[in-house]
Amino acid sequence: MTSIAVCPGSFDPITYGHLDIITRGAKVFDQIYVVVLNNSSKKPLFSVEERIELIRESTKDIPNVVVDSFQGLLVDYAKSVKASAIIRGLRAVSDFEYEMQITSMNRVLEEDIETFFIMTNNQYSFLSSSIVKEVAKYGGNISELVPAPVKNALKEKYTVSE
Ligand code: COD
Repeated sequence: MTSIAVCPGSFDPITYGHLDIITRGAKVFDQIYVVVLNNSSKKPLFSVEERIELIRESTKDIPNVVVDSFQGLLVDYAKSVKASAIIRGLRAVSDFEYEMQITSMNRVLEEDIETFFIMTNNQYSFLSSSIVKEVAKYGGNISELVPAPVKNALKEKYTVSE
């Protein structure tokens, strides 16, 4: 039986932290759907299409990754691609409360889909899309934080130093 997982997020934009989780997940599951969803508490900088393209370019060397987007509930998307698992990343204890809330909500909505947490590599434990945008906005160097296509895309939105 093929093991299918969904790796959901805002990915605004994808960072090396996200990529670390996707890469680790792709070693465990046969197929991973990286899906851009709407987080109603966030106002995105990049359009859904831009985010998808940046994820595609950043994951092009991982053969079992499919990139997609969805308007609606995560569990409905997961069911539509026959996924039995949701992958989420954990950086620090501070992530736990929020992750517990959305995991519990998703379980109420669909109890047959399990959520799995993957601890990020220590070097990315401080990293978030928001912090990258903040550094890029004020011209800081983000080369160690995001893949090259994301750096270039942020350069077009802001001025980024080498
Ligand atoms: N290291 C490791 N993991 C990381 C890092 C890092 N440096 N940065 C982020 N991550 C992880 C996050 O912990 C998360 O697991 C994942 O990467 C994606 O992160 P974000 O910030 O891009 O995405 P979120 O948290 O905004 O995604 C929230 C969803 C869009 C998935 C959520 O709002 C959702 O499911 N929306 C659809 C509607 C729905 O179903 N709602 C009901 C459930 S709340």
